[in-house]
Amino acid sequence: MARKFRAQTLGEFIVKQQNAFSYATGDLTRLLTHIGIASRIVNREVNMAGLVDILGETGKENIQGETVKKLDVFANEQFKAILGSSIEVCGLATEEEKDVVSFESDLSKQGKYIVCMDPLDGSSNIDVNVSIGTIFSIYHRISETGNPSVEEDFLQAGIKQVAAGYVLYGSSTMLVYTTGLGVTGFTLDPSIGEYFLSHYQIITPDPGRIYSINEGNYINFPMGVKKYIKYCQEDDPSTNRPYSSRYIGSLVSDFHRNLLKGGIYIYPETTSHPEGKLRLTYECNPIAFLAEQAGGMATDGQGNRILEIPPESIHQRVPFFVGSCEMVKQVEYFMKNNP
Ligand code: AHM
Ligand code: MG
Repeated sequence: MARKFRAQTLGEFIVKQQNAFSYATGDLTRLLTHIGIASRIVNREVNMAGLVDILGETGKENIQGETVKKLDVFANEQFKAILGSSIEVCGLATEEEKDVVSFESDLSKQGKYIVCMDPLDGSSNIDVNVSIGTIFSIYHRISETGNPSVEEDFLQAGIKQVAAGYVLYGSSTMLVYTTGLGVTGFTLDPSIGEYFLSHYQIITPDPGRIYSINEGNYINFPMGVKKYIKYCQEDDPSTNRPYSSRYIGSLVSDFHRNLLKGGIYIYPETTSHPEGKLRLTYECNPIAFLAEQAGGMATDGQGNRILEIPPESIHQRVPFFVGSCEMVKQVEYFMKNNP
């Protein structure tokens, strides 16, 4: 449940949080500010998507003869440009790039942080005006400053995250983030282009009564998930069942709704995605960090905490079970007892 506070901008809030740490240098503050700026540029393009011819395939040309970019490519380039010209970040791993991007300028090489991100998640929803999002995750680099970042910097377990968050481009645009001091949400006032504090110290209701999963894949789900879905649908007023089924198909939007209302999001292993569909480093870890900070939990359905799984590659996939603790524990129970 979120409480409303007096008008406070994202910038003011970040600086206030920084002041809580006497050793803070301001680098993280600047980095979060840069993410906020890039997100507002992406937001502008997302909002204009129906007006300008930006939804075409990469490689097409618009009437000015400029190359038309898909929104996810545009978002990737925007974040890369802003983070690459900042002095806090030495490298970036994104869903759009096969390899990690190491920023080569002398200033970037001094950067203490690396960022993993999905610049525009929910790509199947982009062309149909349904909410999409940006997901980001920030770590201290392991490699020595002054050098280019290396792949190991990006293969740290989620528990090492310094900060994580998402931007939801929805009926309003929100930026939600954590630095390990709870989860805070900001809503963009589009008339002045500023994020304002709107959701302070978000705690997710537990148990919730929403389950979110692509039931079209039902016959390919593990038996434990099938049993859990039936459990969700059973009539039992003492446990508020049946639960409601809600699935947008955009992780950020599905998670955000469940975070505020209480619920569970599941993307299990399926026949077409035997490792799960979602990526550990830039989708699951940041969302898991936020979930835990809001009092929820996130596992792989086999009893393993997402944040403790050591990544082996930047695009590694993992089954993802995230939401209110009681609900995640319940589906874990079904998974364990229906191997
Ligand atoms: P994407 O990164 O290619 O957009 O895929 C990730 C998305 C998530 O946002 C969403 O939860 C999931 O894929 C939906 O998958 P499906 O269409 O298989 O239900
Ligand atoms: Mg994605």
